[in-house]
Parts: sequence; structure tokens; C-alpha cells
Amino acid sequence: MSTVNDGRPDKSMSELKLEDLGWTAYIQQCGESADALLHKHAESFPARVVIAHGGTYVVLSEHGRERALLKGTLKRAVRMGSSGKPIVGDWVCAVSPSHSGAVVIEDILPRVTKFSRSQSGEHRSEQIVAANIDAVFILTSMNEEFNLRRLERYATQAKVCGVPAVLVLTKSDVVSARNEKKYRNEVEKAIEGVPVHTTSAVTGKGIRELLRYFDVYKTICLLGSSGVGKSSLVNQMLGDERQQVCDIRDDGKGRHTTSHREMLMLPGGGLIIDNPGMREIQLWDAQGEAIDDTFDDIIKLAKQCRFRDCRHLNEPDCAVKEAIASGKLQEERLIAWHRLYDRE
Ligand SMILES: Nc1nc2c(ncn2[C@@H]2O[C@H](COP(=O)(O)OP(=O)(O)OP(=O)(O)O)[C@@H](O)[C@H]2O)c(=O)[nH]1
Ligand SMILES: [Mg+2]
Ligand SMILES: [Zn+2]
Repeated sequence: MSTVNDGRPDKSMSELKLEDLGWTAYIQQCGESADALLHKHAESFPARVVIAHGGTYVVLSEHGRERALLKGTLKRAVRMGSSGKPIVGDWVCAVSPSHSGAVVIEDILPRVTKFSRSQSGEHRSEQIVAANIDAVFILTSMNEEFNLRRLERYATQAKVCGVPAVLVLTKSDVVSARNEKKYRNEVEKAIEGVPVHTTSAVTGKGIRELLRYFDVYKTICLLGSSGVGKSSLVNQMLGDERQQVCDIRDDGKGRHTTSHREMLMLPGGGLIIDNPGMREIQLWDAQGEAIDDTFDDIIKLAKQCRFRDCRHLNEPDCAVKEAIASGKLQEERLIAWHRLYDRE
């Protein structure tokens, strides 16, 4: 397991500009509220959180890469389980310390976007995965791990969070061209209006195309189960074996190699967030239009069901069931729909 690089000064970072960290795009969206907070704290400067892991914080700013500590009041908020703790991607208001080595995080600047999911456990609560991101890459590998329903969940959650998604089908080197096409078609059919790419970290296929997204989106967060190849993709983009990759022969099962979330700067510009694989994505704030959009086909059919509140189970004159019987709709679509709604 890799340990947290706790932010010893990095010479290559000494020329860092706020612009490289996405400040301009952020401040355009955020406006005066961020400036006001910065002015409130004397001598403070903006910094961006790249690691927030078990009480260890690392930030990037014009001063480079530094370890950071929380101010007392923030620490208390964190202890009380408040959502007020800094997360990866956050812009914070930082001040340089007088003697100890670390900078102090005084405040968290407003988040313009966030990707959340529902935390598993007895009580559902929001878990914010990353803040101030401009897009997400949702990864799945083209092997036995491939799971359309999970992709749908991620895509739906991205929509709920108002963040554009790009679907990435990885490990194209392990499938035939014909099967690759099959996977791609299946995804394009199920999830409309979201770009789909196929990539390989072995041959380098598709990496350049993905890098182009950073021309538009400054900060992109990687999502997907353990073992789909998130860190391998990051290494390809960095042109460096920076992120640890599980090097045991791939058997389609994940092994949870990446231990903590981290935001990394790409040499050609842009920031990418590598995540430890998630077991399950559960929707947060799942009511609303985003889900309906993903299930356009069912929504449209449901308007013709006899009962307005038809659940498409055993009701008479159910247009959805009829469409399945006549082959117009795949039964898997309805199963996915039920999985999503029955959970709520
Ligand atoms: N054949 C092939 N193997 C790949 C590819 N990308 C990743 N792998 C292998 O898949 C395994 C998992 O890759 P990782 O990059 O560690 O996956 P991850 O998504 O970061 O996993 P976690 O950190 O556990 O979430 C490793 O054995 C990689 O070598 C690829 O494009 N082709
Ligand atoms: Mg990883
Ligand atoms: Zn019905």
C-alpha cells in the first residue's frame, strides 16, 4: 500500500500559478463570496486540497505543495461529523504558519460543484467524493467486471450532481475488435447523450482523446470499481508510473490498490483525481429529473399505461410490459428501473 506523500516541498512545484490549479475557472463561477472570505482572514491565500486522508491534508498553492493543518474551529466541526471538512478539490483559505512546517486551513471556500454519493450503513448520509470538479470519467473494464447497471448509476449520479460525464471502457487490449464494438454499442444504447471512449493502458489507445477533455474541463474526477484501471490511466496520462497499480495478473476482480484519493497535475495542464475503487454507487438525492432522463424509454411508455401510478409489475394494460412482450423494450431495462426505484 502506498503511503501519503505528506507534502515535503517539491522543487518542480515552485513555479506554480493559481491558474494551473483551476483558480480562474473557479472564481468565475464562484464570484465574490470566495474573495470576501479570503479578505476576512488577514494574510491568507487560496490553496487547493490535493489530499484529505485520515487527518492528513496536502494543499497546492503558489507556494508549492505543502502539508496543511485544520484551524481549531474546523477541527471541531470535523469531529462532530459535519460536512464542513475539506475534501479533495476544495479551494481553501490558507495562512502560512509562524514556526511549524505546515500551513493552516482557515476556511473552506464555497463549492461550485461536488460529486456525492450515499454513504452505506444504517443511516444514509451524503458522502462527498470530490469538490469543484468540471467532469467525471466513469470507467468500467471490458471483461467480466463490465456492468451496465453500475454505469447507469454513476451516470445518473453525475446528472444529479450537475457534472458532465464521459464513459470510458478500459482494457481494450483484452477483447477482440468485434466484442469491443458490442460493449460500446450496448453502452451507447443504454446511456444516451454521454460520450463513450475505449482505451487501453497497455497499448495507449484512446488516451490522447481523453486528454483533450482537459482543454474544456480543468478538473476531472475518475470513478469506477476497484481494478478497472483508474490508476493505470492516470499513469498513462502523466507519462509516469506515479500511481501504484496492482501488478498481479488481472482476473477481473479488484484488489483495492489505491488507498486514498488524490488530485494530480497533468504535464499538459489540467487536474485529475484518482480514487480508490468504490464497491457500490448508491444514489444520493435520487428523486428528480436526472433519473427520469436516464430512463427516457420507460418514462415515455409509462404514459400509456392504464394507471398513472403503474409500477409495471402486474397491473393490467401496462404499456411497459406490453413493449417487453412484443420485443420493443429489453426486459433488462425494466429490471434496472425496478432496482433503482425499489431501493428508495
Ligand atoms: N490488459 C490490461 N490491463 C490493465 C489495463 N489497465 C489496467 N490494467 C490492469 O488492471 C489491474 C488494476 O489496475 P489499476 O490501475 O490498479 O486499477 P484501479 O482502478 O486503480 O484499482 P483501485 O486502485 O483498486 O481502485 C492491474 O493489474 C493493471 O495492470 C489495460 O488497459 N489493459
Ligand atoms: Mg488505483
Ligand atoms: Zn405500466
